[in-house]
Amino acid sequence: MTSPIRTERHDNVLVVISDNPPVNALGQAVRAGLKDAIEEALSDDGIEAVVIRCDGQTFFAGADITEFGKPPVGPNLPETLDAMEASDKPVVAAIHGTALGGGCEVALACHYRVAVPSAKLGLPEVKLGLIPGAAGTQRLPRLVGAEAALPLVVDGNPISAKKAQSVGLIDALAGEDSLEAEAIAFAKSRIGQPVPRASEGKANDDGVRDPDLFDRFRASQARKIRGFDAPNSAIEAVKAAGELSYAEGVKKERELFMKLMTGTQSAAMRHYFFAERAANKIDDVPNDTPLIPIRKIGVIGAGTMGGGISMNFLSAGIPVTILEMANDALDRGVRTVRTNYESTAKRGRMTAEQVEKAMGLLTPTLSYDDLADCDLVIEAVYENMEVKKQVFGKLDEVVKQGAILASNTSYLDIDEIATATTRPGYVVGMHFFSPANVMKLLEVVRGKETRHDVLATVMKLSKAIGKVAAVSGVCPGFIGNRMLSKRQEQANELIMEGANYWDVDDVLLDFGFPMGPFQMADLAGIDIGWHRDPTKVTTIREALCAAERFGQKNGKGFYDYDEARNRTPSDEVKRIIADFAAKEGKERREISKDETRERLLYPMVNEGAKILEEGMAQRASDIDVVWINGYGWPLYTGGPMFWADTIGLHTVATGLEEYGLPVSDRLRSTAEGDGKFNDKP
Ligand code: 3H9
Repeated sequence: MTSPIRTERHDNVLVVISDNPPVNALGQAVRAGLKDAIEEALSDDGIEAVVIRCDGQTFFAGADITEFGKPPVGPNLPETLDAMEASDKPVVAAIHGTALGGGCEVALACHYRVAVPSAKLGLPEVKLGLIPGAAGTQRLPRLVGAEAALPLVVDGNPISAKKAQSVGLIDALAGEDSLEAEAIAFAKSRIGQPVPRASEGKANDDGVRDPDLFDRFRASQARKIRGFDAPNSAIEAVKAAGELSYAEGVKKERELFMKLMTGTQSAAMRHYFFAERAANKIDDVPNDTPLIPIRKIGVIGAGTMGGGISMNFLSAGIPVTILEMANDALDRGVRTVRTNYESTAKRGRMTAEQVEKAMGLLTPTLSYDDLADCDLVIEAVYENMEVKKQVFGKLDEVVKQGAILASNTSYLDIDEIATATTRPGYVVGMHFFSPANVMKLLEVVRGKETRHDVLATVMKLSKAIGKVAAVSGVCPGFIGNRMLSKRQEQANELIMEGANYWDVDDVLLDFGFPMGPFQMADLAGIDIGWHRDPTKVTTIREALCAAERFGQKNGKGFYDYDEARNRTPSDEVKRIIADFAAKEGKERREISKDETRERLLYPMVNEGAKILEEGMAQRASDIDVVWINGYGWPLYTGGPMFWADTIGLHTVATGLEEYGLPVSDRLRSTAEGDGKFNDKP
């Protein structure tokens, strides 16, 4: 087998080149090749400096994640990097693309780093439930200080080459087209000088001068890192760099790394990494399916949803024509889009110029004729089949042939909507989640006639606007809301049987959801869809509305809210629920937290199994992607199907039986065969 590493001599400089598509992951062959190349350089008197660079789209994007969990084959990355750093001939990293994780650690082990301005550097291991494991947590703080190192290691977000230069992570910037030549020149200029080694850098002065730095940083991240193990280990490792010798610090890093690597959180997050990428692929739609060019979008409805949907495309530089029925609604919609952009700008995440550029791409209209030349029209009107059909009938008349007609419906039958057109092959569901400009998930609903090029185009487009897409077949509520309804059924049933509604919320909060169903109801508004007749009370929600408990908007819903929106359980609501239960003859009892959690979550897993059985999801991991990105299922458990695999499908099936709840054929047969929904839990 040919090595992915080759070397080229440029006078007295050895250029070491990796060619390991797609992302130059540091698999065994790459590590071995790098180690050999360094030995070649050291043993050759004609070589006085080394440059390491990569072919293809990027510098090393990290360790090869597919090797994790398999028996290790040497050389490992730490020893490869130690050999590199130990060289007394200068070694220069020439960086383009993304130097991530182990790739950034390669750069840190080099004596110098030269990068093109478009390059990004980062240590995203926390996103895989890990911390850097090749001395990144020890070399980085010694090079740039603890304060600059902490966000890189703990948030895992990459930084630009310019920012990297400002903190001392990059020594020089090179032209986009002259990286190799400039890196060679840089290396030559350092020949004969003592090499700077990050591992020999002074302990992080700032962390020593200001020991509270770490606690302050941890407190500032508390909300974001709740429930995750890796960020705390990352803080501990960076702190250790200031307190321990380099060798001891590396030992500490290894201990923390190994503990995370063998834990369930990292397994879950690695599962998610591949799940997200798999979800973008549709089994029977070939990769090379020709795409429909999307140059202009139409959005019908300028309400919260339509406005949010539009912003995705405007922010990506794609013009949007937004349609409403009346001028005031249209003006209001456009104003809201502007206000949203302006508040993003106020938070420093956009410039005033970018706001104007995005707004300049938005064309408001009251006329369907203005949608004629759109390549994709997304309907976001009232959830009513007749209304949707009217809209699609109209679109079919005015919009050019070959354009995609999408509905943002969250539960209606896409196939029925498509019958209102003469081109059902071009009809597809694009279910955005509110707020549509923020939430990552896009449920792409595939009708029975939806064409391959339509699907391929929508999947590609979703990536371009920063969404994570997953495909669902046509069924009520699709993947996400269909499973949610099972959880909601149980939540309602539990409070009738005697569970406190705040305990139901807290159980989900403890599990890692950002909020529970009753908090959610208060946030969304209890009166959504209310008939507004306080004398007609047939549900708990109607009883709350009759008592003018509309949710957070008027300071009382299921909970009472203070000025700061802190929630307190309400005696009035407790009474309303007890009265309802009595009316229905429900016997009330104390319900444990375990029962509450299991009754909320197991039926969701069961519904997920039915969704798989019916072919409504292509794979179990797509369901995980939907729930993590659209409904706040905690990432560190890997999503409902992976979580079920982790706790055991037998446990789920017997639990459901014990509670007298249905068990689907797929769940039963997979459990009985000792199988798992996901192949590699
Ligand atoms: C680490 O480094 C630990 C060390 O500290 C310690 C070691 C001791 N390995 O995302 P894309 C595949 S942990 C294996 O669609 P993009 C990916 O699955 C690692 N495979 O492209 C996909 O395959 P497929 C720290 C990988 O252009 C294909 O490459 N590093 C890896 O949108 C294309 O990927 C990270 O966490 C990998 N490391 O984005 C970086 N990376 O075509 C993870 C990618 O079969 N990677 N693949 O679906 C990324 O963030 C993005 O892939 C990147 C490119 C930004 C590089």
